[in-house]
Amino acid sequence: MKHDSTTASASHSSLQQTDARFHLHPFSNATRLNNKGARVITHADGVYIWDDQGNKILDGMAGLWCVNLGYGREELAAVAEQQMRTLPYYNTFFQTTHGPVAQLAEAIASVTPGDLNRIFFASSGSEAIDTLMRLTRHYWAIKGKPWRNILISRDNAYHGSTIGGTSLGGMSGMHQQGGPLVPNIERIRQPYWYGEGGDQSEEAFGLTAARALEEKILAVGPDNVAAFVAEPIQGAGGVIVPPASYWPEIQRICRQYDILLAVDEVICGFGRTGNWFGSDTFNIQPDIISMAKGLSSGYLPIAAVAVGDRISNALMEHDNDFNHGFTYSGHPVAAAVALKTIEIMKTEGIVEQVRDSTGPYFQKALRESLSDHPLVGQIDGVGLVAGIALVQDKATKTLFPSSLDIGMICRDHCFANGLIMRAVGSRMVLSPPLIISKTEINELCQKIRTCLDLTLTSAQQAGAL
Ligand code: PXG
Repeated sequence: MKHDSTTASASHSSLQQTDARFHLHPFSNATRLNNKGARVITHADGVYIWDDQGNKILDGMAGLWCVNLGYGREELAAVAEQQMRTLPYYNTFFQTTHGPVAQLAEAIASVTPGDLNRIFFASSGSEAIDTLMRLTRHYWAIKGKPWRNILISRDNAYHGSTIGGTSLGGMSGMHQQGGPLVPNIERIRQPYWYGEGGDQSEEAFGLTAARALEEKILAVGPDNVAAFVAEPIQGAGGVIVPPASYWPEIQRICRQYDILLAVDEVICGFGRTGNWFGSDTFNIQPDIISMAKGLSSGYLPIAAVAVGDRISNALMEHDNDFNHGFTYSGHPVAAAVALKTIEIMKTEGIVEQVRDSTGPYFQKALRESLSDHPLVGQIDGVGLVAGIALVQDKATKTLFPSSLDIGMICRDHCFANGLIMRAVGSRMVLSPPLIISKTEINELCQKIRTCLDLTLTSAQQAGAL
């Protein structure tokens, strides 16, 4: 039966019904969601979003880790409109280019670390990751070693949900669906000291977790490995900040065995950790990085891969095409919005503000207001990204039994009390817009405290405490 959208009224329940009937949501249990009805978001401004029930909600997640400049930026809307009127689309395949894409490539190169100065465009982080996977393998083929194609990543990593991203990531729930997965991918443990460090000091555990890479390389043979791929801080994995000893050791191992170091900056890029890239914060020297999300502040879908000299020189020397690209690689409207985003970040000094002012303030405020809470086992984070481990027993770091989904209970209390804070298992994660003010950070912390109290009461009522 053909559906006539013009007959659909925009009332709350009718929108929910339309959504339930026709819309398949990402990462959702369709039956459960449809029985409940999706929350309808109507508009947004600054760090706040509103639903159609009139609730004003503090967005502690910047959408999905992306609306870094906050909502309601007129300059971004204006630039999109202007570009749509001038050149809404043209491709970059047929030996053609256009102003926005060439200028954006230059603007990205001006902020990327080291020699990462050649930019390939895509529309999503997952596409960027697929590009990075193909490019690192292709590099070794150009170098005459096509067998050198094993990619090593980590348990609990998130690299997107295309077949490439799913295969590369370390999310077991995703691996169970839609396979078989892409072959020749190996994984090592994650550097989660609070959860997995046992009796080791943080520093010692960082080395142990990094040396898992060396063990894996030796197990599969160094001459078979193309690249190690990792996020500077695991975002969707629960904001896992590695010990300070971790990245220098990873860097040493990659150099020693001549393994390409590929860093997934989709969440950490564009100021989230108080520098342009997470690689700057952790002093990583990658050969290639992926980026998306904050690149356009989430206003339009655009992603990129920045390639360093080692790979780009090989591509230049090679006489063949790299047979890869997307219809929307370097889409002019998305590129114009991303270019404006970078310009605003520079003129408003957003990265410096996060590094010197709001980032440290946020980290301190979270610890001062929440550390003593009975549910809070650990608070971790850098800049404007943080993870809070919820535990049943602080002294022993004991988690709640899985029958009590403490993260979901907390998330629902947040939703009901004007706050978006995401749950990753029993870790609560935060990634507010980078323009958040200190006053808004105070409000955020107060709301979290209230919601943790409500979560504590729920746990007590469930007999778990
Ligand atoms: N790499 C990383 C590090 C990511 O965080 C991707 C790649 C894929 O990007 P796209 O644009 O294809 O989604 C991501 C995306 C969550 C959540 O719930 C996180 C992401 C996406 C959706 C949900 O935390 N990260």
